[in-house]
Amino acid sequence: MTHEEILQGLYDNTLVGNAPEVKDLVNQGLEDELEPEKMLYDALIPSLEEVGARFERGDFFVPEMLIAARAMQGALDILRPLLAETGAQQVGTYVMGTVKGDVHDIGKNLVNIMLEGAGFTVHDLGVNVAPEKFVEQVQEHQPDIVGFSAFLTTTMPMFKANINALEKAGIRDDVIVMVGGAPVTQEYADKVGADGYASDASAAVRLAKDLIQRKRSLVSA
Ligand code: B1M
Repeated sequence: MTHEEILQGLYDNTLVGNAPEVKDLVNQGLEDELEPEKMLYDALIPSLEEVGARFERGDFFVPEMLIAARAMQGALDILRPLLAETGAQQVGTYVMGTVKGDVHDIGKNLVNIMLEGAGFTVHDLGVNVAPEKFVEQVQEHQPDIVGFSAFLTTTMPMFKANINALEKAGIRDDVIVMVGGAPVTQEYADKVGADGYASDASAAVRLAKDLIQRKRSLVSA
């Protein structure tokens, strides 16, 4: 099989949720020295975007989204150690979760993988995380950054609720707040008072490092 055929196979089989075939193709890609990032960004993510487009058009329903997501997760299980493998030095601590009311986690997990690869210690709180839980975990781990992911327009307002909860607990200024997720924009992040917004996992890592550096230089100035 050529690299192009493997990528096309990954795209097609993720689209129809054929998890065993997706796993086989990922393994075959690795055997043939196809880069993990290429499989992710040129096949798996575009395929999920097409799943979303079909869902919006009414051609796909929740079960189709679910099996496509499972196929993607199977691929990520194999790719995770390879994507995270950089030997980077410890750069900071991150508490991350998908906000209350939202169960999407593939994008969040991908950000976590990249953060770990860049040298962050990540405490992943999972999905459907209530504001009180974020507060409790920030108090416990005292991270440099807390990250809120939201993938639905209806759950984005939880960013503000989470920030309000941090304020109420008196710890808002102790931690950098980052937000992200498919429907989120810089404008929305500014509106709710977040310190940073990133559109994808690589941008999230760059921004996280940048925000930490800025905060540390302010403290030492
Ligand atoms: Co849902 N879903 N879903 N879904 N789903 C979307 C998000 C949707 C856009 C589909 C569509 O209509 N086109 C739509 C939201 C519309 C909106 O509000 N704007 C939608 C809907 C409507 C729903 C339900 C309401 C459907 C229903 O029940 N009627 C329901 C809600 C359930 C709930 O949460 N309460 C629902 C359910 C599901 C499944 C459970 C079936 C499944 C999720 C499985 C899982 O995650 N374990 C699912 C899926 C798979 C999708 C799509 C198809 C794919 C999402 C995905 O994984 N993308 C999605 C369509 C789409 O996104 N085009 C859709 C790939 C991922 C790598 O990208 O998530 O954007 P993304 O993550 C990126 C960035 O956003 C960023 O980096 C990531 C990596 O590059 N990022 C951050 C993420 N978090 C960040 C945090 C940061 C910084 C960057 O800092 C803290």
